[in-house]
Amino acid sequence: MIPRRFLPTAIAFALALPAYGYPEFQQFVKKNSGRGTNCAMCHLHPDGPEGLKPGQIGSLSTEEMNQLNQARAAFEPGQNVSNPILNAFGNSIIGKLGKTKFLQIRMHPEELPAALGDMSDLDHDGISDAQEYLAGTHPLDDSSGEPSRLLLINLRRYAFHLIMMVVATGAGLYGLNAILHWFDVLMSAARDKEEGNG
Ligand SMILES: [Ca+2]
Repeated sequence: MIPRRFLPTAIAFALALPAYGYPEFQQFVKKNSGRGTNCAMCHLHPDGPEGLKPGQIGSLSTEEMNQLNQARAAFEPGQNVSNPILNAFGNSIIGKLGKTKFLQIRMHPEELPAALGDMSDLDHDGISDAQEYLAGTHPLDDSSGEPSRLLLINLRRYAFHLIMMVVATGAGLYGLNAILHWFDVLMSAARDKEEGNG
């Protein structure tokens, strides 16, 4: 018999037992993108939720276990989910879809991008979370993205700076030319005067 004071922890632990990552998503991403990916796309720890390391279930405090169970009970969509074993992308998926829909989609991981939509871009690199999932790049790392897309996005983002740089360089060159020209005119005027005097 478990002493009464340990009951909440024991219940929380028992509820936490069927805790597996969902490798279907990872397998789909690998196949679809050709990029190797690990559990860290959605979980805090790259090895997934099982274990004793930071971000894994075995390392959670009682309070975090309660958070975990609350997050697991977020069946309806549109909730603010804060699961201590998930990263911001993992939490945003459960928050947006709800656990029920998420578990349905698990059998069709190719449907996740459509379910997420293209509105969310958690790392603000210009590529939506859903597109990063498809491309096997990290939705929380703004230096991780399809290289050609990142380049285009950055060119667009920094277009103003690039134009200003060209203008400034041009103006600098023009300014220098103008000064040299002015100096030239001055010198030849002085020469003419000297010749006139001589
Ligand atoms: Ca992004």
